[in-house]
Amino acid sequence: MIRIAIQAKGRLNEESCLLLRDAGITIDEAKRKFLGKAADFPLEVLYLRDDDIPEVVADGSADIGIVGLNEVEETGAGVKILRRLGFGNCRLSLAIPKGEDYPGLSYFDGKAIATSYPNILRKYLEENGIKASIREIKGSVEIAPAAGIADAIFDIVSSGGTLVSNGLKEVETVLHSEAVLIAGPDLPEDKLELIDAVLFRFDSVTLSRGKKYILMNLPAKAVEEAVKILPAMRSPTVMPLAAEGWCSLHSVVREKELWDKVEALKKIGAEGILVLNLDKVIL
Ligand code: PRT
Ligand code: ZN
Repeated sequence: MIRIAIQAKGRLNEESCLLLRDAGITIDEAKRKFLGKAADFPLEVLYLRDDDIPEVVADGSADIGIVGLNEVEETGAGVKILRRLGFGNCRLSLAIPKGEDYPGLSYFDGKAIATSYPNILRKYLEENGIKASIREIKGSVEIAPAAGIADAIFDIVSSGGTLVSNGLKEVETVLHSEAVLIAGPDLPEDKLELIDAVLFRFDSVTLSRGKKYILMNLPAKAVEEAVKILPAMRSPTVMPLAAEGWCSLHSVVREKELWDKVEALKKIGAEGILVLNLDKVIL
């Protein structure tokens, strides 16, 4: 049995639950309490506040966890990062009132900066030789400059909308963050085996994200061109059709590139193009 800590409520909860579900690990939502048990995998889920996840994994109360890289860095907990998971993307940035000139990092010398991430900020300022005072605030950091509590802020930015609506501008990005899968430092062999099985499933789910399965009929003489358009994982699958001079070509394509590829394929004679959702990719 292994135990995974995930965020109980908040921005990472839904995607964390979805990742488990897509990996074939079903937790009964109705029975979801502080601790839940999977019906079909030897795994327990511990639902916590995100701030607590790195420490709980480091001290062995949970074996693995899903949490923002920002929290791992801030707590400095002794955990291993097993995977970047591709959701919860954001950045930790320094921002100042939008009317201010910004000459570079020296701007912050002698200034007060409000943040909920004092450790990451302290390290960054030290590394860059900047002497600023850090005001630790737990929430609504973005209002600190207007409220006269600080000159600048160091906070999470995603779309940038919060900064704009508070009259601030982002001037330095210190950390690019996303949800990561973390593991404790000393895990016994039987748990490591189960963690490997979870990793294998997570990888097949994350690899399939943002990709589509595409198949089409193609004149046989256009196959060479089509292979250049669709490199696929190894190379596309080509199968002869009953109609002479035609074949069926199957491949996997990034969703972002889908329409460009479809247009290029139509130009070389592709017909009857089908685009399907991809559930798992196992390499
Ligand atoms: O209750 P608990 O302690 O578990 O949750 P929390 O309130 O501390 O965290 P939560 O749920 O807000 O965020 C969890 C994690 O999501 C963070 O640690 C980040 O890793 C990640 N994440 C991704 C974000 C954002 N995007 C984000 N936009 N966390 C916070 N924000 C906030 C930010 O603080 C700012 O106030 O959203 C605002 C900025 O958003 P934009 O889009 O206006 O720039
Ligand atoms: Zn939190």
